[in-house]
Amino acid sequence: MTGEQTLVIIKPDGVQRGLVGEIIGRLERRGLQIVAMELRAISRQTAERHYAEHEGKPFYAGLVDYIVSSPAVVLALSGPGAIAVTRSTVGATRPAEAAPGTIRGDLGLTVGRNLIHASDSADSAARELALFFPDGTTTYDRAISPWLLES
Ligand code: D4T
Repeated sequence: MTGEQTLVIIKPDGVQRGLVGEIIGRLERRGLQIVAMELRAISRQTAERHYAEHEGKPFYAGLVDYIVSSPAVVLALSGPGAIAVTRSTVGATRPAEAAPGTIRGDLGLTVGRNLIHASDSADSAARELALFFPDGTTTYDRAISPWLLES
């Protein structure tokens, strides 16, 4: 499948709550293609680089502590409009404000345990994909492509 790529993290609460399959299933069923994936203990250094834009904010230290507290699942998804499609499937940052039907709106309660990260722009996606998958992602054809995409 051609198209843009986005970086997704199923945060430690998603892993600990046994929601990895549920969350990935929702993204897969939209038609997005998994092009990289790993269960990984995110290092503090990587977490700090990932969330550098939030350094100095009151929630920053707790956010980094949470992300490194237990393994996360890091994945790259590909597809037309993958960045916006993934963000809309994830829902608003604060689960209490996320629409029902979204991952956070159906599965989350509080902003400090909001289950999943997804890149919010092309620039963020490029930066985050390079940070988490410096060796790049995988390319492969899926037989389902003609049923998902117009040629
Ligand atoms: P991420 O980056 O995790 O996908 O979340 P969003 O893109 O939806 O939201 P964000 O960058 O504004 O926030 C990053 C991260 O910080 C946590 N957070 C955020 C928090 O704990 N308290 C807060 O008040 C805010 C705004 C949740 C997501």
